[in-house]
Amino acid sequence: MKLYSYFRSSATFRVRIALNLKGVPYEVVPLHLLKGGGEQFSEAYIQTNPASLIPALEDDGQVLTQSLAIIEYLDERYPEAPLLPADPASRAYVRAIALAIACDIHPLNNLRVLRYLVRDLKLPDEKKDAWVRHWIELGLGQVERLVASSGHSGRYAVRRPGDDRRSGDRAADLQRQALRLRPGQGSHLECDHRSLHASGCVRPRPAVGSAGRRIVKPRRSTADENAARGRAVGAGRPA
Ligand SMILES: N[C@@H](CCC(=O)N[C@@H](CS)C(=O)NCC(=O)O)C(=O)O
Repeated sequence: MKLYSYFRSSATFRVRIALNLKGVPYEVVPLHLLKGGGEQFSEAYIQTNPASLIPALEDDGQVLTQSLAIIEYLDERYPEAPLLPADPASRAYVRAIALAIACDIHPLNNLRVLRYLVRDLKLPDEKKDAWVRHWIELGLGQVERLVASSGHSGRYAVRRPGDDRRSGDRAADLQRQALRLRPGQGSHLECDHRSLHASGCVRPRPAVGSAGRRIVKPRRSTADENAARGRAVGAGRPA
């Protein structure tokens, strides 16, 4: 199984997370979205995904695209450790969160959209940054409210057996996710909101949990991210 990936791509993160939760072995084929105008536009990759977007997953001679479609495929192909809860209302809730991120928030901040704003519509960088910040803050705020009011949440956005944390605490976890990286590391176009924090496009706000606690700064990246990053950066990307 081959996953076409860029280490900072949030859409590819979704698929990597699903593959790792399932414990399915896969090979990363790194593509650099910025280098040389973007390796997603190479003739070779267009043969794989005519949309010139990542992720794409190759399995048994089939190429799958669209992160959520790939994740559903993985869940159906490897039903052990299911990614969706059992009851229909909880499943609809999980899908609503996934769609809010993948269809409402992410497309507005994707690399090609930001490029169009800057190169074609001549938006100055600070306005482009304001655009990114606006849609991410609005979108994540709505997700937080959905999670907090859902009745489905526990330690994470979805309650699991034995998980007794209150939903307000878990909404705070989401906020922490949104504040992962420090600002001030230079400005460049990225599609991943964590990268946008890193580039200063999105300024972290002081975060306060439901009980008025200040939220502890989260780790910058998980072991999986680092592993994926190591593979993507270290394995020699195509020219
Ligand atoms: N809806 C697609 C979005 C895929 C997507 O936009 N991927 C970004 C990386 S996060 C990309 O390839 N961008 C390249 C570009 O904008 O040129 C999915 O969920 O897979």
